[in-house]
Amino acid sequence: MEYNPKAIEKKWQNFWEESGAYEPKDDKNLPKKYILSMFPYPSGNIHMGHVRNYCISDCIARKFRKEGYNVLHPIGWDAFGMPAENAAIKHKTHPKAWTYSNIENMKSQLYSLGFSFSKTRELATCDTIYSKWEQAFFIAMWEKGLIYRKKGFLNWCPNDQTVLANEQVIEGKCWRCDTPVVQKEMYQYYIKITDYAQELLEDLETLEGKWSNQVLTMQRNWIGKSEGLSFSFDLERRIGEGDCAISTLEVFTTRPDTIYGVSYCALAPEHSLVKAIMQNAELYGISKEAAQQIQTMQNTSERMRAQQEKIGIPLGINVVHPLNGKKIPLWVANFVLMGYGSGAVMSVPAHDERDFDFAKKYHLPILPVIKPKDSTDSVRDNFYAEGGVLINSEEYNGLDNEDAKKKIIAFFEKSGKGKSVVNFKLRDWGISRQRYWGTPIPLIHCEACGIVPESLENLPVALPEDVSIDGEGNPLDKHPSWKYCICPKCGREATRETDTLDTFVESSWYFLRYTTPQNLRQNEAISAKDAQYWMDVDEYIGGIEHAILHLLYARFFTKVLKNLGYTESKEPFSHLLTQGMVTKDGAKMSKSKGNVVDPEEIIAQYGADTARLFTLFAAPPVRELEWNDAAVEGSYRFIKRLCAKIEKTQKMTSLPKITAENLSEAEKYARKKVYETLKKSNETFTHESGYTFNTLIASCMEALNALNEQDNTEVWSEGYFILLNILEPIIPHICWELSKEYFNLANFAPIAVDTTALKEDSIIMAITVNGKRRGEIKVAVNANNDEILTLAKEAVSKWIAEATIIKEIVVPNKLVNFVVK
Ligand code: ANZ
Ligand code: ZN
Repeated sequence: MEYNPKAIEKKWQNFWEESGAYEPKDDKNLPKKYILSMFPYPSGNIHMGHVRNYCISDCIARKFRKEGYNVLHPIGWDAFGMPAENAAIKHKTHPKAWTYSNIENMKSQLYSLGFSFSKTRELATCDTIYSKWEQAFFIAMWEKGLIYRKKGFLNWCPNDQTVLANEQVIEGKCWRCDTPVVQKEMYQYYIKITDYAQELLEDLETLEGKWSNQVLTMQRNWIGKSEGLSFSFDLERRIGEGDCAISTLEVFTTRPDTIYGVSYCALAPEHSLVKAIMQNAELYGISKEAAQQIQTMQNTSERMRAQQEKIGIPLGINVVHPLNGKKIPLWVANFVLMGYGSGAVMSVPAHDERDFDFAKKYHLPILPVIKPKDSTDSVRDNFYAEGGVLINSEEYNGLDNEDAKKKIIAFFEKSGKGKSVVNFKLRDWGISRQRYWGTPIPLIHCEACGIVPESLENLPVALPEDVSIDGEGNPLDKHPSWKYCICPKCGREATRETDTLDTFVESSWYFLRYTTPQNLRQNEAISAKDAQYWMDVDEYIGGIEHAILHLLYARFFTKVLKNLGYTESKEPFSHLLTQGMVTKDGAKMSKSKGNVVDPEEIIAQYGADTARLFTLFAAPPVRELEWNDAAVEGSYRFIKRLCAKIEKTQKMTSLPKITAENLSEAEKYARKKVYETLKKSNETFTHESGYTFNTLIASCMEALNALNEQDNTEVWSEGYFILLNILEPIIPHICWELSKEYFNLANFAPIAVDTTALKEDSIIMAITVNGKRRGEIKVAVNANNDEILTLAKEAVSKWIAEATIIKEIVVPNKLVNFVVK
């Protein structure tokens, strides 16, 4: 048969769609598999990263479907976000039109690859029905106190009068007008993810072995639990007057054992003490220049500061050491985070790298207070961050530092000057954005009632369509009428909140929404019964770039929605498969590098099956996939070879019964290869095996070669059908096409491995003479000793011809040894 992908692929795609082959069944007694790939952002066109992602999930979904599982393999669109607004600014399109037309285009691209997505579970997060339920969650969380409003710092362009996202700040300047960006304090909405910090940390244990260690570690570090001491230094004199006067400085340390080594304290630029001092800067001897520097620090976001060189400025005032009464100078430093601990640090240069570098730079004292256990000396001219024995620490000298930690914490707790605390790095999640293309926050500001949620029957709060998006200000805020409304509580005139939600909110629950069938979606956010059946996701496939935020937010939302009664799931993704990057010429495929391969071109040239085969053959899913034109050609040739001898096939309605005894070596070998591959196929589709499709495909290729090397029609037909069955999840179109002609075997039902075909019927034995290896023989498994010895003597004849054999030893299945003289 000629291989003509164009003619057959569309045909089968239509057939699959029309027959609803890939819709999940509404029978909750069936065993289920929920196979999910991270949903795409509708940027315009699919790229090879998408192709890889969905090839992997599709392959897994198809395999489980064949095995009789009820499979949910959905697709949807993460459709809100900045690029749509940027496109609106640049090309004068409407974000909505832009987004939905991209979705249509990408959808047809995806379906041209033959992916077995459920069509009826599709969603776009910008659909108003999706917003409706997200707003309902928002209100439930607001009413529970899980969402609150607080002032926070945002990037602000003073020229465009607009808030900027981090990506829009380029080297501290506005992406549009180059004006230096400042930090502006504005009201924002936050979700109390910190309430769940401990649970989010603990439950990672249940994912051990199911998520990669790398991702688990990234999650743990991001949550960042640390235990330590919080205590206050007294200031040498008060700052400010009356009620506002400040007389102490609180710090958080994980190393109270190093307290005698403090040589300065460092404050975040936004710290209230810094602000108080700056009001009277001259009094503290702070020069105009230094004041200017402090202000620059304050105008730089923490994110930016973290990347800068460490800098500090002395504040002209001391605190008093709580244990030895020494004066310790205060500094403001760019590396101290206002949002962590108390925004102030006791700095111990002898035992902390950052403090050490800072002390070196500014010639501050370095006081060692811990020495390594097995050394008499302390470490000099470097920092020593490890454990050891206390020195230079008065009554604590000689103590092991872990003991000293406990004793020092106990001392502070007893004296009431400090307490042991647990801190998390995790911050509350800022969810408000001053942009148009997002889910509107369903809150109303009323002069009489304060902030009131929109009433549920008025949901969704939909975006107005007639907006001007020009990069200046918040389009919703500028809209002439949209924000004016009636207070749901008192009926007076009020205004809507004009902020929209971070798009990470939408991606935090879409996998729960997928479980809800289309006919229930108007009336329910998440159908509890369906969610209970489908959750947890059995395999979640996506890029490592989502290892932290998306996965953390999705885990968090699942826990919240569980508490709200929507799902019984504790952890949404029971297994996680992080796929490797797609590269070309050694670099990640990207527009800026100009090394992008367009999937559409590959499909046009070779067909979808070749694109799929190459993608899964070139590397195991977790590894990097390097683009290789020759390997694409190779994949195409393999499919052609698969078609080439189809005419040899016998039409059949069930597998032929083949008895091995009458077969030739080549026939037996072919069957062995085929069944080995079948066995491998069953082993490949497990999380633990890493879904190494590449080796499975290699094995299929070997098996096809072996089948081609023999002439038995039955062996060929059996093997051929089995190979089509194995390859169906990988190259479905051609497999359906080929099997339709010749086999009437329903839907590639699972085939049992014929273990007799796997058996070796001959083995290799080594022949040694006086213990030295001199040759080998191939003998039948059931050969007797006489036959073995005859063959063995022939094989080593030149070594024994002149000698006398004293002893003949046969070690079954292994070797024959001749002792000769
Ligand atoms: C003294 C000290 C000595 C510290 C030493 C470390 C090593 P983790 O473990 O990440 O929780 N720190 C406290 N608050 C900070 C803030 N707002 N911004 C930046 N750094 C801050 O880190 C806790 C340690 O980070 C604390 O322990 C403190 O420095 C610093 F040999 O105190 B340590
Ligand atoms: Zn009101």
